[in-house]
Amino acid sequence: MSKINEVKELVEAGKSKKIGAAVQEALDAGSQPGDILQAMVDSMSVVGEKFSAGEIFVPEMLIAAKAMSKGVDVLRPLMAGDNSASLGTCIIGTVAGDLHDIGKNLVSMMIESAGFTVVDLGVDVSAEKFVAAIKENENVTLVACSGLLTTTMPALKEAVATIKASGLTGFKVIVGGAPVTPEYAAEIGADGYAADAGSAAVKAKELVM
Ligand code: B12
Repeated sequence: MSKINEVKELVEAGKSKKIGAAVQEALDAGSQPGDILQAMVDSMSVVGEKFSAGEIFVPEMLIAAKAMSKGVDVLRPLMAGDNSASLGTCIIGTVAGDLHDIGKNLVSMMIESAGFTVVDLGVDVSAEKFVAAIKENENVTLVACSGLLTTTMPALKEAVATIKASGLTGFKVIVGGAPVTPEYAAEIGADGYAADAGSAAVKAKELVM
């Protein structure tokens, strides 16, 4: 089995202890960090499909997520680009009621490597907490809100509405997450949307430059 396929299988099986070494071996065998990352993202889709089909349950999703995070830890230093440019501070978080953070963490990593200083508020972030963070931090140029559940899409809407109604200025709001569409992003008044971490970094730069 190729090393990259091994990484894929270890994520699906939630093998946190073995994943770091497997990612390193895939790198040593010549795989590109971006390809290894994509393989792990694909694994999470498989995990989601198995969950939908009732073949696995929440604990299995959770251990797969932990394995992916460990794998990303090995890739992180290699994914960091030229962050000498200062594009200001990006406040990022997953909206209220939502505990999914893998996608948000990848977006955070790519936005940081694009030249932003990232302040990560974590998961289950209320609209008020986003506003407080914009006030507390200097030179906030971007606010990024992630939502992974159809049931937390209203929380995404509330976050954008509360941030916009706060009267604070000088930044753009970008939203994303699997159920979010460009149409929904526009409907709730976000300034930008991106479908994945790579395009989030491109969009982020475009919005603030
Ligand atoms: C892992 C996982 C979990 C883990 C999360 C652990 C963690 N630390 O994140 C745990 C076990 C906690 C979990 C719990 C639940 N989950 Co879950 N989970 C998943 C799973 C398998 C993978 C998610 C993931 O990490 N994907 C990989 C990343 C890289 O992709 P991503 O998150 O989409 O992010 C990318 C883009 O969306 C985008 N992006 C993301 N955020 C942002 C933000 C911005 C600003 C931008 C621009 C872009 C952007 O860029 C990212 C990188 O490319 C998905 C299945 C799936 N296919 O997504 C289900 C899934 C999201 N979960 C689901 C469900 C139902 C649940 C639960 C309700 C289950 C339950 N019965 O309890 C709970 C809810 C808990 C809560 N309150 O949040 C459903 C959601 C269905 C729906 N339509 O709402 C899914 C789709 C599974 C399914 N097929 O049914 N889950």
